[in-house]
Amino acid sequence: MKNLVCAFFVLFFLSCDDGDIIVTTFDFEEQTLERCTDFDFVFFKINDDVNEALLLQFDTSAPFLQEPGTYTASISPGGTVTYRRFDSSIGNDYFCTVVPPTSPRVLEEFISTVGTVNIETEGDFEDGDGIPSDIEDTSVAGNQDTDGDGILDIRDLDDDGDNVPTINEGVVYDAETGTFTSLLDTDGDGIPNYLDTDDDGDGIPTINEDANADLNPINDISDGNTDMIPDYLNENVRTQVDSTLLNYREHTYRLINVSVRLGVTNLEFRNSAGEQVIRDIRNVGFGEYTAPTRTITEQPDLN
Ligand SMILES: [Ca+2]
Ligand SMILES: [Ca+2]
Ligand SMILES: [Ca+2]
Ligand SMILES: [Ca+2]
Repeated sequence: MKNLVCAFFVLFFLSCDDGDIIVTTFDFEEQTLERCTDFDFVFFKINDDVNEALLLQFDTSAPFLQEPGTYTASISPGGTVTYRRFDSSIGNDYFCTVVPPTSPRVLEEFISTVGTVNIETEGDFEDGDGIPSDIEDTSVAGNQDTDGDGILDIRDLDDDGDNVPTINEGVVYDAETGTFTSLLDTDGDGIPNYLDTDDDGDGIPTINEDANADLNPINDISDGNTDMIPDYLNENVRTQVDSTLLNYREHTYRLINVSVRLGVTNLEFRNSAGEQVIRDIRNVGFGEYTAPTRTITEQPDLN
């Protein structure tokens, strides 16, 4: 077929050469990119005005929904980019069911089983320790890990790795004034408790002052003092746990404000008969997916 209409894919282009098969115009620039949460990884856009949909389906081990960064993944094997035109509008769950609905009917379909998915993920970490990320890590590289447990300070709810969460170590940051209004330093050694691995300065690391070995030094009061001062803040008590029982507590942090930008290059579309190739639709920008907040749990490395 000749002299056909050029398709328009979001921000990308295509040209018409004689002999190419060209689909009707389709434009998903205004449509929201959505994801089927129960499948790895199915993204789609639906244009209800013209009963068209664009589907991206692929698989990857890249942690792009939980780790900001730039990634690439392959459509093949097993993945597809699919354009469909229907005889009536489809619901948002159309692509998210195990057995696709038989209605509405598919009038036209173009599929590519090859291509490269280009992914850019942005987001912010929140460890719930009361200190904003830009204050927690002042290193040039942005990869400060004070306790060396493999979890960066901006994600680490226990920055000094003593099993007392930072938020429980007497640190209070006032975001309005940009200053610390409290920096508890029990032993007066100049290191605030949240960065001090021996808070009472008695020579026994705080993590060891855990008499009942439940990985929580806060609830150990070996001398039974009525002021409820735990061993790790009491320089007169040096009861410590058998070191073979020591470990870190599991850590949880959140990735918030997550956006995932997706584009696919090197596509080769075919129609449902498999005979005709649309050579010039090579690149498709899927736009930005706003992902829900993600809660991540990690076991820190005990060093
Ligand atoms: Ca850490
Ligand atoms: Ca932290
Ligand atoms: Ca401490
Ligand atoms: Ca002590």
